[in-house]
Amino acid sequence: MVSDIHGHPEGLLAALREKDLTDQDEAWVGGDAQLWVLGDYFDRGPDGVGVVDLLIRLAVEAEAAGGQLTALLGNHEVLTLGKHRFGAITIQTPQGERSFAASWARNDGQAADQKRLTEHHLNWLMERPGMALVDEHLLIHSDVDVYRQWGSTVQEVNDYLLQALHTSDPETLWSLWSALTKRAAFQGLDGVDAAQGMLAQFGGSHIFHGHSIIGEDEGWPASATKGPKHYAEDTVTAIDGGLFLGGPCLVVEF
Ligand SMILES: [Mn+2]
Repeated sequence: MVSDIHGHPEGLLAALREKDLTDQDEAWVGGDAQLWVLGDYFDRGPDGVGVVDLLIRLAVEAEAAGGQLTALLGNHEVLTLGKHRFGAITIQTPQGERSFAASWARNDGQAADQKRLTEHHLNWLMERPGMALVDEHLLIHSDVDVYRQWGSTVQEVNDYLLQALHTSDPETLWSLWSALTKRAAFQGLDGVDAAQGMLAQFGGSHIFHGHSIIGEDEGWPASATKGPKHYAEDTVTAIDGGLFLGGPCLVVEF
């Protein structure tokens, strides 16, 4: 699994090549391997659309080879949709008036990505699942437990997200963006309980997430990160190495 590509398709390709999942022609050579991508394809780096195009192509090639590539929803996919659909429309939030356009600009949204979005990209974005349970592994983008409010099973959460991502109501999409942008629910004194609550509700014995850059949490530069971070009494693993900050694009095996 891999996460938080943030507009750097070349970084993802280099990491996949190192694991023999793609070759020097950028083609899938992973055979029947399963690759899970934990969200955040857009913003901060220049080529979010390039990341999505790459994921769509590799998913087709992987499937043809008997493998699988599944890309989950990150908060930046919600932001990309929100900016496209609602732009500078004023949204009333518990924190006051907000707009996707302002948030998008503050989060290093890339004008070139908005310009290049096609119906095909938009439909793909709206179909992203938010969670997956793979054997005993619960996969999510953000280290938050708000997922528990969206359904009592993985399927219910993904059904809710499918609906919410198609909404014509800016406040509904904003609440999704806002919820998935929070972080650190599995850290600190209540972190283990929060992780156990997620696992009790959705199943599995271990959570994997992206979204929170390991080096930022640990107080070291992203480039100093060498591998994923296991924490919360070893029930949670963070895998975002901070690619856009010069950190590694971690490809983590179960
Ligand atoms: Mn994120």
